[in-house]
Amino acid sequence: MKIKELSLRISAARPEQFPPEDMPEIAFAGRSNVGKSSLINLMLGRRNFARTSSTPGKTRTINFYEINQAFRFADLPGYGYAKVSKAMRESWAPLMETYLLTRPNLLATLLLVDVRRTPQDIDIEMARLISHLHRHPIIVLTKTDKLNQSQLQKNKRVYQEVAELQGIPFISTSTLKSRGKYPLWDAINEIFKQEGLDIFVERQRD
Ligand SMILES: Nc1nc2c(ncn2[C@@H]2O[C@H](COP(=O)(O)OP(=O)(O)OP(=O)(O)O)[C@@H](O)[C@H]2O)c(=O)[nH]1
Ligand SMILES: [Mg+2]
Repeated sequence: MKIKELSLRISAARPEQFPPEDMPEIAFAGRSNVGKSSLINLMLGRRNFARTSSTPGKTRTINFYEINQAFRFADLPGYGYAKVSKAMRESWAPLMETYLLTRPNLLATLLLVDVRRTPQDIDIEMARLISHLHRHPIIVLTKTDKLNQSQLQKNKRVYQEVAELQGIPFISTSTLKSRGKYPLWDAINEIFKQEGLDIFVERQRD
């Protein structure tokens, strides 16, 4: 299928507002400001569909984007932003926890990490959580354009070790340079196939 119909199904501030569990969902999780919304835009070929922001910690809701009435992307609130850490934990933790721990139609979880940072405890914790809970976790390195080749290779190796330790595949991306879009779609299409779902997203021109 080509991506034809795209809509924000709902911005859910409470679990009661989650849409019906009637189609598979792919979640985008990661620290605040890591590039979740930007990656969604890259993948969908839309510049400003998912709202991005240079102010960390803006998204407090789970935004459900529905694609061709066949599957959804769930843009999760960012975690671990130090300045608002406690208040934020209180606001997003129950929402995220409910979603990640109980959503029956959650097919795959993409855990985004900024390639410039060494893996933080909270990321390793999340990697462990999603690899135990979910059948299809993927680690996504973001902002690869911000490092030179040698730094990039070095940091990639570190993340490769973390990913391998948890048995999770990993994919490098840059929304600035449009990198990683197709490897990610390939991985997602493969998951649809493995799960016997009749969904295949074709490459679209940007
Ligand atoms: N250079 C570069 N900047 C990026 C990339 N991806 C995202 N950004 C920038 O990083 C900032 C945060 O991006 P968002 O997509 O809003 O991040 P988010 O994870 O959705 O943030 P929250 O919703 O606050 O959790 C924005 O200023 C983006 O332009 C990338 O690959 N390269
Ligand atoms: Mg966001």
